[in-house]
Amino acid sequence: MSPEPETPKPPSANEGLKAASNFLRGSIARDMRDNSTGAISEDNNQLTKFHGLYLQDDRDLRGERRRQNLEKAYMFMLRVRLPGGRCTSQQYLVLERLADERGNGTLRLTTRQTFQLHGVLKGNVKPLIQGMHTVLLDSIAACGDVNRNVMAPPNPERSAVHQQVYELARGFSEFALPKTRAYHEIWLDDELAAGGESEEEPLYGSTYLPRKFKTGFAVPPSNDVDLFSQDLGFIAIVEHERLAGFNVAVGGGLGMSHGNAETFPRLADVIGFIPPDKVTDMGAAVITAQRDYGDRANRKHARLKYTIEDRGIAWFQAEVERRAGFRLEPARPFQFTRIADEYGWHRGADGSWYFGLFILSGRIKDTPSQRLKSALREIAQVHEGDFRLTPSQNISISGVSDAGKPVIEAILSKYGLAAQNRQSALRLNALSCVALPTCGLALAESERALPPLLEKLEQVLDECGLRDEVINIRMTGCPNGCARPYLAEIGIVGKAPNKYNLYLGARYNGTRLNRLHAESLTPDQIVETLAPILRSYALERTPGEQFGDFCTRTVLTKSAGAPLAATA
Ligand code: SRM
Ligand code: SF4
Repeated sequence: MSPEPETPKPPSANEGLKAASNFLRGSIARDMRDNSTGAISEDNNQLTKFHGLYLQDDRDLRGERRRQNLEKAYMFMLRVRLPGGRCTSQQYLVLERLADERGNGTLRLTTRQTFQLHGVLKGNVKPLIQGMHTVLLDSIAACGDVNRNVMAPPNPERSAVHQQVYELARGFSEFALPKTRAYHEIWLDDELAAGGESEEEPLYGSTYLPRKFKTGFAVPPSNDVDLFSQDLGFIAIVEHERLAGFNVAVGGGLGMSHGNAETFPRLADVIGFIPPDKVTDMGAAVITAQRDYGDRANRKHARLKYTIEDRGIAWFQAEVERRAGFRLEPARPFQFTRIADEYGWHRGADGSWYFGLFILSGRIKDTPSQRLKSALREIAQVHEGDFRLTPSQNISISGVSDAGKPVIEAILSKYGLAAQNRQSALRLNALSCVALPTCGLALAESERALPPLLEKLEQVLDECGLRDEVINIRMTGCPNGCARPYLAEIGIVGKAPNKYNLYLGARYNGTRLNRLHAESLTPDQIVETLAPILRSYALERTPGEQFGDFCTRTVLTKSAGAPLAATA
């Protein structure tokens, strides 16, 4: 493996765009003022991502709009930046109101611990961002070729170490923010820096990173943030109840394209140990190494995982150590045993309570059968602590006092949510991405297809006596992997309308990828394929054997599916 780049290929169009954008300004402001269309130009669409905004259209309406000769039903999705998923009650209430006034009335909790607002019409974008600003929320770098929302275990009150790790994650998020004033100028009407003073991006440079970059912090034994899927992961090493430091993991990533073997999910490699005060130096070294060596010609090959695959992990580690100015120590022992959220009431080390509430696919809305949005609003109106968004699209009502606990309990009961956490273990361990109708990349349904699929699988589980058996299932509408399906014991990945690939055999703690088991199945065929495997699992598993391990031992040895990239 050579550390030197091969013959340079021409940079992708996005590189020229970033370079010419004057630090992410482009002509976004002008496009947003243009009332003749609900859209913005494709160039500006690439740039608004760095501001946390995506141009989308309602795909359910495409056919009808085409028939009527109308432009697509354009609208924006806004993703909030929320390091470690922390949000105060006041911030929650403002976001919820803004979702009603400026969006489609729902809030969507994401797999990276933040909120998305969908259905925001062009004229509503600026008031939305200004409304968020009143409670000190922003969407800077929630998307784009930069370090994205930094993940950390929710509920820092669990221990002093959790709190310390949360603070470090938050600090790293601030450190890695783009320094351009473009966001403030365009959305918050700050004075134009264009008047004279020059800007610079000390960490990123004027073309930012070759591609998105994701950082997560985990505190074993919980791997709730899916550490090995991150470009950069910090695994807390706790010794004598104190934070000794972190094992550093690099090069995780899940996105792939069907039929393109050069794209694949990859688990991060653990390269060594650092003390806590070296987090920023290490992060800067990894980010700048990827900035300088990542592929800027081919965006499908531009994530850190490919830089490492191409050049080798030993080369990458040496490069990072050279930049950081210190050597990593040997990695220290750690063990991940679980990945799911903690549901129900728990008492933190600081004496406060927190309540983990399951929310299917993270969608907060009122339906005729469940008024989840009203319930959370009422809780936020009286709750003195904060909310913590989890990496599994759930919410934790956090920092509850002894006196506040019965009040929250009464609201949960009033809205029928007390039983929310007593559903099948499969459902409580289910994730799905958004997909249709908003995601422009969806090949199949996901969020809307998950509930009926779960119902059918639950019938099978009931027949086998497996209702309370923890099995994780993750569904996406395309192979990009937004619900991290390749780390699920049952992974379901959209291929075409109503057709999915079925992956089996990941390890429950997020340390082994699954493998392709069957292709192009309808949801009913998925149930038919899984039913006999679940029945055998009920009868033939060894003591304590989890479903992913069972599939690897039995089913996958017979299946034709090719192994996917690395396993841990
Ligand atoms: Fe994602 C693109 C939604 C987590 C890999 N993702 C998208 C877009 C923005 C579609 C687009 O580019 O037009 C989706 C918007 C849909 C919509 O209508 O809201 C989208 N991704 C999501 C969310 C909301 C899924 C969810 O249901 O929770 C998650 C938001 C996270 C956040 O708050 O920042 C989300 N996306 C992920 C994850 C999981 C993670 O980060 O832990 C992954 C896999 C990990 C990884 O990055 O390798 C992921 N999203 C992608 C990719 C493939 C990237 C790649 O390297 O190939 C794309 C497409 C792309 O970047 O070209 C993508
Ligand atoms: Fe869209 Fe695909 Fe991500 Fe689902 S996995 S949200 S369909 S990009």
